[in-house]
Amino acid sequence: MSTTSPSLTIVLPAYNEESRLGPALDELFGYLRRSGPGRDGLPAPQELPPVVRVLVVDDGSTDGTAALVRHRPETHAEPEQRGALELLTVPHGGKGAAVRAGMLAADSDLIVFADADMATPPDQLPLLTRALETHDVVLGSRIQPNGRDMRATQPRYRRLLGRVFHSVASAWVVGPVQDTQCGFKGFTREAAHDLFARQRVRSIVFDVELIHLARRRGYRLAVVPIQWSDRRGSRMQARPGLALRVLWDLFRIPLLHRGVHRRDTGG
Ligand SMILES: Nc1nc2c(ncn2[C@@H]2O[C@H](COP(=O)(O)OP(=O)(O)O)[C@@H](O)[C@H]2O)c(=O)[nH]1
Ligand SMILES: [Mg+2]
Repeated sequence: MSTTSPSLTIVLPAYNEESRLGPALDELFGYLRRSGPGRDGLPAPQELPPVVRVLVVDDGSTDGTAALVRHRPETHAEPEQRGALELLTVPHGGKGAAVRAGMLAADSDLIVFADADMATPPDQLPLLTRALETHDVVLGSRIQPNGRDMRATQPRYRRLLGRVFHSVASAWVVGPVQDTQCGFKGFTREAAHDLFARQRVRSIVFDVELIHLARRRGYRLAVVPIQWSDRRGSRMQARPGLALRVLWDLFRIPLLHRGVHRRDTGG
């Protein structure tokens, strides 16, 4: 922890999100400014660290995503103010590459990435930061303790693809983690910078690689059930080439990181 107030950065990868990002940022900043208790017994927004930054990583969008961010009032807020907005523009490289760039650029004590469509509502953020008090890596999971799967709102073809993906990923790479692909994950700065510096995969399989690396490095991992609802306007396109890319990346993850050892925890 740094000596100044603890801080949190929320990294939002965005690829051609000009229509979904505005309402999503309204929802996020509205939440950060709110006072009073959280809804349904959730922790209050005040439980988040006093300094909260939002970093949009524009993944070479060809629409008005970057302009939208530049014109938001929060972009001109003091960086130490709760809810300052920053923009990082990178050449188009896919979600994995964009998340990696944002996680490595962020310098807060706690760093979270979330989907730019706020499929997970911002009032779930304190669930991640709370778990980060005792863990290094916290994986949001769309499977609730009662077994209910929030992904039930996805189109049927996505659920089917997800099941095929999961059976390969769990057998070959990630073991018991049930929802590897949830776009809502939190890290301490040390874990974020260590893991993302080692990250090689740029496709949507980057989540699986992260979990694999976190286990190899011996980080304290927690799984936290979170709310999620499918939002229209998905950027994922089920192209035939994507399936091959995904299989190839899954196959090579353990091979890429054969030489990775447990980190030295000094004790
Ligand atoms: N940077 C980047 N982000 C992407 C890309 N595809 C999707 N995303 C982002 O990943 C997040 C989730 O994407 P979304 O299209 O909602 O996927 P879905 O909810 O899994 O169908 C959003 O923040 C997107 O902007 C991409 O090619 N590059
Ligand atoms: Mg989505």
